[in-house]
Amino acid sequence: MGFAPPVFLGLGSNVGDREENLGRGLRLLQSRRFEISMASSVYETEPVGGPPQGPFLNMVVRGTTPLAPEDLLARCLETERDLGRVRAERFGPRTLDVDILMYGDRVVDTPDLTLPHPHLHERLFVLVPLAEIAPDEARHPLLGLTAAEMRRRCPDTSRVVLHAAQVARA
Ligand code: GSY
Repeated sequence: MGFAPPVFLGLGSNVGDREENLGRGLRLLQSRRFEISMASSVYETEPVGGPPQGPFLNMVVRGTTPLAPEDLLARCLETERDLGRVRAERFGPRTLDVDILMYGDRVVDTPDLTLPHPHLHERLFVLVPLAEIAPDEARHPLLGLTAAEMRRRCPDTSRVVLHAAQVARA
């Protein structure tokens, strides 16, 4: 086994039992060869973009996987589907959204996958939980900024409020 780089995933839910959706999503990802080493607190966040919709719960997890980025993406989409997500409306409400934020320092730009996530540095609902668990470790390979630096510089002013504090690290 070679070196497995740290992978950061962002999870969000704004339909149904949002906490339950996040929990089920984490368990399914673990069963799909994504080994979680750290989980952020859960934040309630104002929807960014899309039609008027209810508030999200968002969190970020750090983990490792033997899967290549494209295979991990397929597992993330399966997990969304298992939670009953139908991509009916682009940017609309969702039971679960799982985004690959960073896969070590890998840079990928294909029709299906862009790494780092193209909006990572613009979204407070991602940067607050990311900076909570990896302020200095998570460094954007194109911008050269750490999560803490991206958070400080982020012009997003949307509401991000602590919902459930993380008490134990995996
Ligand atoms: O990109 C993930 C889906 N999404 C979210 C989200 O997870 N949280 C908030 N606050 N706004 C969002 N807009 C979209 S699209």
